[in-house]
Amino acid sequence: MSNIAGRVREVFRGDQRVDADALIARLDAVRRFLSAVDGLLPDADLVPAHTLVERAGTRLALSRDHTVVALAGATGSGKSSLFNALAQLELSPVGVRRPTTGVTHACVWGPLEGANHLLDWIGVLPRHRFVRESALDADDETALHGLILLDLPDFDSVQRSHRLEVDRLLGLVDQVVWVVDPQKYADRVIHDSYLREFHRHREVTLVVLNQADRLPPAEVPRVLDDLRRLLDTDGLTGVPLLATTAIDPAGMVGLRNALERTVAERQAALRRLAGDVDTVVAGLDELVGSARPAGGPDDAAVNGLNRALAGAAGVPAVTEAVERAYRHRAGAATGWPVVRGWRRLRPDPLRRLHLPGPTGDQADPAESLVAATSVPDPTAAQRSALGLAIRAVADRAAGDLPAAWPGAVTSAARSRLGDLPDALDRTIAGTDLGLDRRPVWWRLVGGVQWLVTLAAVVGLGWLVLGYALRALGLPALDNPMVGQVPLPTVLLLGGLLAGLLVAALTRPVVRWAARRARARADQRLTARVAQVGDEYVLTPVRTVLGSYAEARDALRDAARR
Ligand SMILES: Nc1nc2c(ncn2[C@@H]2O[C@H](COP(=O)(O)OP(=O)(O)OP(=O)(O)O)[C@@H](O)[C@H]2O)c(=O)[nH]1
Ligand SMILES: [Mg+2]
Repeated sequence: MSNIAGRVREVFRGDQRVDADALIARLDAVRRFLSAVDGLLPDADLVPAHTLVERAGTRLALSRDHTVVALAGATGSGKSSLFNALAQLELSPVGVRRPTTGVTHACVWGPLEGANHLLDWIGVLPRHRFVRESALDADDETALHGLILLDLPDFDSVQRSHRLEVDRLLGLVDQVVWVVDPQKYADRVIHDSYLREFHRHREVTLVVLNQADRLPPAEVPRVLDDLRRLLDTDGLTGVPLLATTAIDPAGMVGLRNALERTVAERQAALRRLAGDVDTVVAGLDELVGSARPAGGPDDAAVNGLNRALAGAAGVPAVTEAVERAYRHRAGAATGWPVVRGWRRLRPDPLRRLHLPGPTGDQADPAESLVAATSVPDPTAAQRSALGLAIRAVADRAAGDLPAAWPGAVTSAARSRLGDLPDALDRTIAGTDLGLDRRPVWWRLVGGVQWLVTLAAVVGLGWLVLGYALRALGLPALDNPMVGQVPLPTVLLLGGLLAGLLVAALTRPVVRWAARRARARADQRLTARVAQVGDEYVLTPVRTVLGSYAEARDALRDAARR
C-alpha cells in the first residue's frame, strides 16, 4: 500500500472528535484534486471522489442537529423489531414471511419539520416517516432528540431492489447499527460484502447480536467472543458490540444508551464523512502515488525534439536557400555590371520559397493561418522522426509517474500536433533571415565595378569616335598614350580586365559570407522553431506535470486528519 494511504491513520479512533472545519478543508482538498486531474485521469476512477464531494456538501448543508442511524442486517435478524422497540410503537411491520420490510421506514425523535429535508435527500417516502414525540413521554425521549432511526430492508434479500436500496442508504447515513442473530452472525455475505467494506467507518459502526434471548445465557458471551473475533478479521477491531433482545425492554438498554451517546455527541455525521474521505483518498492513492513530480523533459529529449522540428519545418531547405540567395544577391550587387541585369532575371532562391525577397520584406506571421511559405512538406521520415521525438519528450517527462499519468503526458505532448505544421510554417515565414540589409562592402565593390565599366565604356566610345572620324576623312583625335598604348585602349581593356578581376576576387569572399549567412539563418530559425516546440509541445507537457504536482499536494492535504 502506498504512502498516502499509510498516512491515513488506521487505528480505531473511538470517541475522537472530528473538527467540522478540518473536515471541510479535507473535502476542499478532494475538490482541488478533482479539478487538478480533470480531463487527465479516467472519469471512472474519479466517481467515488465526485460522489463524496457532492454527498458531503449536501449532508453538511442539511441539518447537523440530526443524526441518521440505520438498522441494517440480514432478513429476520430483527431490525424492524428493534426499530419498533426503540420507538416503543408498532411502526414497521414485523412478520413471519421473509423478507418483511421492503421499503425503508424512518422514525424521527423531535419535530419532523427539521428532519424532512434530510429525509427527502435520503429518500424515505413521507408515508414511511414517523415522529417519536408525544406529550406523555417527552422527557424520557429527550435524550434521543435529533435521532432519525431507519429500518432498512434486508441486504441479503432475494429481492434485488432491497439490496440496491440498502446499498444506496448505507452510503448516506451517519451511523450503521449492524443487526445479526445467533443463527446467521457468521454468514459470509454480511462479513465479506458489508462489514469488511466498512472498516474505515469503525467510528460510526455498532454491531448488535439480537435475539440473545434465544441463546442459553451461558452461551451469549461465547457467541459474542466468536463474533468479536470475526469482526477483528473484518478490520473492525474495537467497534462496540452489544447483545440485544428486541422483545424485552431490558434487553434494549445497552443499544439505547449507545444511541443516546451518539445523538448527544453530534459527531456521527462528521465521523462518517471523515471515514468517507479516508476511503476515497486510499482509493485515489495509487492514481497519484508518492512519485515526485518530474521537473520536465531533460535537455537531451528537448534537443532531439528541436532537431526533429527543424527537419519537419524544412529548416535545412531554407538555410540552403539562404546561402544561395546570398550568393545571388551579392552577385547582383557586386558582379560585373554587364551581366548583372542577366543575373537579376534569374529568380531569387528565397522568393521561390515565398520567403522574404531581396528587398527584405518580412512576411507577417499573423497574416494567414494557412501555409505561408512554399517550403517543401515534411517527408514521411521527418514526420515519423517528429512523432518519435515527441514521444521521447513525453516518456522522459513522465518519468516514474504512476501508471495513470504517462498516457496523459503523451496526450498533452501530442495535443497540438495538428497545429504544428502551420505554426512552424508561420514561424519560418516570420523569421528574419538576416538578408534584409545590403552589406556596405557590396556597395563599395558595386561602385568599383561601375567605375571600371564606365572607364571601359568611355574607352570604347573614344575608340569608336576615333574610327568614325577616320572613316569620314576628318582629322584624327590626338590620343594620349600610356606607355606604348593609347589611353582609350587602356581604358577599354583595363576597364574590362579590372571588372573581371574584381568579380573573380569577390567570388570566394561571397561564398564565405554566404556560408556565414546560412549559419546565422540556421541559428535564428532553430531558435524560433524551438520556441514553437516549447509552446506547442513542452508547455502542454509542463501543464500536466503541474496538475500532477497539484493533485499530489491536494491528496496529501485530503489525507491529513
Ligand atoms: N425471540 C426473539 N425474537 C425476535 C427478536 N427480534 C426479532 N424477533 C423475531 O424475529 C422475526 C423477524 O423479525 P423482524 O423484526 O421482522 O426482522 P427483520 O430483520 O426486520 O426482517 P426483514 O424485514 O425481513 O429484513 C420476527 O418474528 C420477530 O418477532 C428477539 O430479540 N428475540
Ligand atoms: Mg424488517
